[in-house]
Amino acid sequence: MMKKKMTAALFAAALLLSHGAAEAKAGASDLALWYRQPASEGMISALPIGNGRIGAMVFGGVEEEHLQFNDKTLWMGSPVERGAYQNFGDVYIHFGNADGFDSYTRYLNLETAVAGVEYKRKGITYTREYFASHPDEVIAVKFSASKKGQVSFKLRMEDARKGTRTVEGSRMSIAGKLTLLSYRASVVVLTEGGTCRAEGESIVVENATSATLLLAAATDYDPAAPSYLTNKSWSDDLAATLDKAAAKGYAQLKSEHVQDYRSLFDRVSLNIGTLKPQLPTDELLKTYSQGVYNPRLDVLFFQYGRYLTIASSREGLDLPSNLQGLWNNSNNPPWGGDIHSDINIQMNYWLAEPANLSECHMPFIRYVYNEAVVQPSWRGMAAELGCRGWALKAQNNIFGYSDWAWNRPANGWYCMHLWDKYLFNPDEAYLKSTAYPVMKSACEFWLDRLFADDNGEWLAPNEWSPEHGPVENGVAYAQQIIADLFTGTIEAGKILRTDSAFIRELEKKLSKFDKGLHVGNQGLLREWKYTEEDPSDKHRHISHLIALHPGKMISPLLNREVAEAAKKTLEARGDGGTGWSRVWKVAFWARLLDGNRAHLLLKNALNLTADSDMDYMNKGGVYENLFDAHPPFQIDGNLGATACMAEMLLQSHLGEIHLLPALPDAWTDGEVKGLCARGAFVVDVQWKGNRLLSASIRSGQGRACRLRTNVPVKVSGLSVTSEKDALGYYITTFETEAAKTYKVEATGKAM
Ligand code: FUC
Repeated sequence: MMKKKMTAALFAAALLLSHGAAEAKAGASDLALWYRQPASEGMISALPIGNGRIGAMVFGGVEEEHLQFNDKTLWMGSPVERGAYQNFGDVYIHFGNADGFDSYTRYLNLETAVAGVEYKRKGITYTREYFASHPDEVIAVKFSASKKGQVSFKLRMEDARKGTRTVEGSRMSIAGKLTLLSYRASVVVLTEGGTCRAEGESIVVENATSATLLLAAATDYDPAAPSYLTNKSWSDDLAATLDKAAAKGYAQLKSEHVQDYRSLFDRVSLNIGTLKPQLPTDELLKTYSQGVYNPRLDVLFFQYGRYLTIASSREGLDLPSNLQGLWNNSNNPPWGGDIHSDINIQMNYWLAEPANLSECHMPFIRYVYNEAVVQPSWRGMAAELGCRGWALKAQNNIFGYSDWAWNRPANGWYCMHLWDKYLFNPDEAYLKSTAYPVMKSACEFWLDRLFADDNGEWLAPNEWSPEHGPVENGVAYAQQIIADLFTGTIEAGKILRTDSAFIRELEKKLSKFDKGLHVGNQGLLREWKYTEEDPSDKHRHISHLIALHPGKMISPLLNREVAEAAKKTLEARGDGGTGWSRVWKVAFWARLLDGNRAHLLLKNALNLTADSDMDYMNKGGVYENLFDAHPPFQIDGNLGATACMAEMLLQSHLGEIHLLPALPDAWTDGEVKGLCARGAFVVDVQWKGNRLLSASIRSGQGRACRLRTNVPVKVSGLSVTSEKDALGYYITTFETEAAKTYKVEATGKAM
């Protein structure tokens, strides 16, 4: 208690002294989360770093540093038992007496994926840096001081499950066994000057000028092995990883890490209007939540989703980010920290293609492939229902175990991702080897399960609308998804030209298929075929709008009546909800081409909260570390928000590139660079006074380009003109050559 009070007083004093220095430091990057105090609570104020598999939450305490760390594969459970995602453990670095420090800053630089702490004490500047390296598979931390011999600490590593601990010289390891998996983590300390030795269960560093800590962690998980266990010498490999990283040294590790990270992160930039002065992120959030709009936060949130994706989902490990990405400090996390199939895992990956992180989509794509084709569980579940193909339930662990409610249409929803990956970057080899077999198998499931009603229309029997209302035949959620699945599979089959009889069968079914797009008595879109909507219903899931987003059958550009019903549905459900629900509504409004309403929802999603008690109704927002609050913390809202903001700037789901489809008034002037559009296009767009100025469109594969804009445009070097369509938009169509960039400029007045 005493210590807490002291600390608070110290920070108050430090605050008074430190503003200038803190701003200068954080100002080094416009894209940094930063604070004037250490984190107080792991999941809501510590800062996340990650390399796609291992990661840590950095607290930044002055007296004691705390790194709580994870490995995405560390799960209790097995193919026959749900289990839960686990906390791996903690590293504590105790520095001792911290009286009288000032000029404290803690930051996470999104441009480099390096976190840091800096403060002064007795005329000495102490700096720390933290990153998780993908190329070298270690978490690296460096403690330095501006004066020789000033780095001294005592380090200990705690296993979150009480496995065994070994300490030898400057190296410490923990190891143990879970239901199925074994795990091990090791830390090594390298010093410049001073001494480093084992002392009991700790490593003690004295009078060094700097010290580097390297942490490696692993389990014996292998998602494609029949037993889910690797036959590689994973534990020896871990020791070798650490040796190799130690031999490289901190500077080299850092430069390779930054290079690796930037190769993904730098592909997209977003600038929105005039940025207001820098504020620490918690203060920025607070004023923003109080109604002082600052576009800086929108940009930070957009790029944070990309950062978190790169940090939690990298090619090489066929396992998607879970409900918390990979950051979790509990052995009993909310919903087991699982792979939830009725919105959450999909939302995690909505951004991957449009936000130019296609490689980061692969862990999810490969996971679906493994579970649907290689492993037996999901096919076994379909067989239980007397069907070919594969099917799953809502809650899923990493061993193919699937339970709680049936969520059969999830197979089609997952297939949207495999198909979309192809649409964004057409590659027939991928389509043939990965996407098509999974899509075909999902179709087979439905061909065996559908039945014809009295009108001869095909319906899915006994389906739910996720977590809501009655179980009925022909529920909109299932019908819309299956229609999307059949449509995509027909197109895929035609591209591959190998399966014509099967494709004809799908076409026949689809021609007499209820697509789940019905307007009910209240003018709302029908969620159920037989049960009328309740207009006062505020449920967070709006699964019957899946055809609006991420699906593509509902659009004001296609069918005004149905789009109007979708709008009424959204009005009725309201602008609140859980974190992810608010974010989904951003996408819905963007697809309804209403930028201001989408932006309102984004602002609602950015509501600052400290509440981590479970709530299903209307407490969504973000914590001071910008983690999305369901509450509690759930990463879908973070990753989804980036995708939904991209939808406000560019849409390409209707076979055309729609520039600035839902630009809000608040984003008056701006520029986005590097967004991807279906057809292998990469697009930059500039606008001013809420009006398109110019765009540049790089054609990856030389496909034809059809542009939709609300101003007429010219394309440099081509003699094409924009034609007005029935809705007043301008349509401009031109052929492209692969690897060429086309400069588009607005000419006349906006519609
Ligand atoms: C779904 C949602 C909940 C929560 C959970 C992890 O079940 O209905 O709101 O996000 O997933």
